Amino acid sequence: MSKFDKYFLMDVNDVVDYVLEKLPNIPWDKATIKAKEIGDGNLNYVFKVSDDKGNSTIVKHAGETLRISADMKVSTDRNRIESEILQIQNKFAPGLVPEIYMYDTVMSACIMEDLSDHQLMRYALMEHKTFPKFADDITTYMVNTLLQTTDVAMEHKEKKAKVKSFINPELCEITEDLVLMEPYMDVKGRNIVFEPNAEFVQRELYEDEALQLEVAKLKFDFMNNAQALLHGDLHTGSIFVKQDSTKVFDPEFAFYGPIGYDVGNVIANLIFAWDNGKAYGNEEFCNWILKTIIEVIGMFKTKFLKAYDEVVTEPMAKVKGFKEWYLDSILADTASYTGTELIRRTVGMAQVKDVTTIADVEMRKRAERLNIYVAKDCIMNKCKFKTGEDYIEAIKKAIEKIHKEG
Ligand code: SR1
Ligand code: MG
Repeated sequence: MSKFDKYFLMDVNDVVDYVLEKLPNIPWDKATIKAKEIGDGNLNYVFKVSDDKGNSTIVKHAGETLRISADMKVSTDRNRIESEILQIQNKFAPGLVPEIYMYDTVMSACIMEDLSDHQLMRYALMEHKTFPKFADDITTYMVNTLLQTTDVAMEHKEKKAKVKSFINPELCEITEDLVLMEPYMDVKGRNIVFEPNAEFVQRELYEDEALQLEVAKLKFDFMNNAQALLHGDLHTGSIFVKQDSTKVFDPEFAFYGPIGYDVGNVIANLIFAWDNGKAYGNEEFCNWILKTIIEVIGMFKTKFLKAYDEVVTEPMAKVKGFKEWYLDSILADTASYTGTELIRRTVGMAQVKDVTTIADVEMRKRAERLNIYVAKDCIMNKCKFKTGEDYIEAIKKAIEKIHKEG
């Protein structure tokens, strides 16, 4: 009998006992082993367990209610999905995801590699640090994990079995509501609108029926286009970085969906970092972000086209012109979902510190307006966004518009 035979929400002391029981092969120093809760996400508890002899590990533990709101209940099965996808991704993108030591369905906990020598990318970007390998690493991660899980590369019955095993209805519902509905019609009263932008949001989002129609189409694309096994929440809080390393973690929103959702999340979150750099006058950092956006789109396209020829198995996907059509549709989706992420993090329930910590009211007001203008351009003109430069152009156009409005 073990106290971990039945699920309960663990605290720091339980987590120490848990690690001692589950990882007995590590020579833990029982006199100094301790756990600290280091989680910063909206859903789970993350503990770092370490001792004074240099042993350490991370325990990610799912509660029955979400950290962001006790009213929101989500099945603890999300940790199973996360562990399984991390193992798949470790095969396709080795070195770019943390190593999983153990997953436990009873306690809904997952024990993984400690990445304390890395920094959470959102916080590193808020310190205006730059990462020369990021564009290369993230595009390798995306091309390898996404393309390899599509019908282009996989035997179709095997792919359908994966679609089934990664059905993630509760987490998808969060995205369907928080990303693809509530920012446009505050039906659940959960939006958080920065007061100086209240009228702007009313006009630009709540009263823009043409925009709402495009987002309605996107919502149904998100729910029905089982294109590839996505990370599903690929923002800079799901990425650890150091100068020579990138590790993508936290894929609990994983499901089979449109590839552009992952790529668009990366682009939008780079724009949030740019907002912060701009508000604090760091031009050099902002230029690195713009260069990185150009590189991410450029490298994604180049690597995707190259990998496609290497992994394609489906004869119809080898028909002349199909590869280019397929990539074009992913790029249009990327623009659309860049837009939806920009908007939902600006007015929705789950916001980003890059923007909310901008202390100067006028600067924050402008940053938010820029996000919304760029987003609308991306959504309404999705087919025009084919290169990273097109995003830079959209940012410039939004700056001019805001400047003219005074
Ligand atoms: C209720 S969860 C809010 C957000 O946090 C997660 O990281 C996802 O982005 C989700 O939309
Ligand atoms: Mg998360």
